[in-house]
Amino acid sequence: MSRLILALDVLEREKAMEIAKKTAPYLYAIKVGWPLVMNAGMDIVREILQFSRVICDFKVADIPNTTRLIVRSAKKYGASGIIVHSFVGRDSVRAAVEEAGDMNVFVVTEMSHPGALDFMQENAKKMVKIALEEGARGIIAPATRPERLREIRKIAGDLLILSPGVGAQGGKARAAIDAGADYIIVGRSIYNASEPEVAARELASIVADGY
Ligand code: NUP
Repeated sequence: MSRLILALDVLEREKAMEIAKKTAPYLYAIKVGWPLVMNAGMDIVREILQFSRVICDFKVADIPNTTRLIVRSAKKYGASGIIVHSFVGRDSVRAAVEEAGDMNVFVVTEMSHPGALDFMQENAKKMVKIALEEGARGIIAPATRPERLREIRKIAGDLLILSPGVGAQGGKARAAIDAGADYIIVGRSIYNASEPEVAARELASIVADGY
């Protein structure tokens, strides 16, 4: 099973489908977010399902009721996972997990970009705790800071760690896995490559067990 998740942040449906088809053999999942969904519509989720499982990166950050409505809608389209924020508080994460049922909920902790140092880093461990206690399937933690990944791994129990920030943001694929990530999330280094399937295959082999 691949440890690579593609962040499919392209804006055209045709391009998205072409890349999804070519790269899917090397992926664990395809992550879609606002850039693609706002341009191609939510039906793109169902379309991508013919090639790969889909994780909706909607970074839900709302009151419990609205969170439930968003999670229910993503589920309706067949997503196997949804990414939610936890800085909004425990009750919203709980609502997401309850509504998700057998769909996986992944909770953002410390983000991968420099701005995460402004507020998120100092609260990251609390966010991990909320994810654990509320029964999330996993968390998002930064490949750009393997030392932080390592610390987060220590307290994350059996939560899966999905780690963005490899490539364009400066993180290294193998370093993230060695620091405790279960999956890496990669966008630009794959979809902007001249041959996305080659980039995906190489990254998948770098993060494979026994590399
Ligand atoms: O902390 C996070 N950092 C991050 O980059 C949480 C995320 N969900 N992401 C997403 O991962 C980001 O929105 C993008 O879809 C992907 C990384 O893309 P790239 O930097 O590899 O192009």
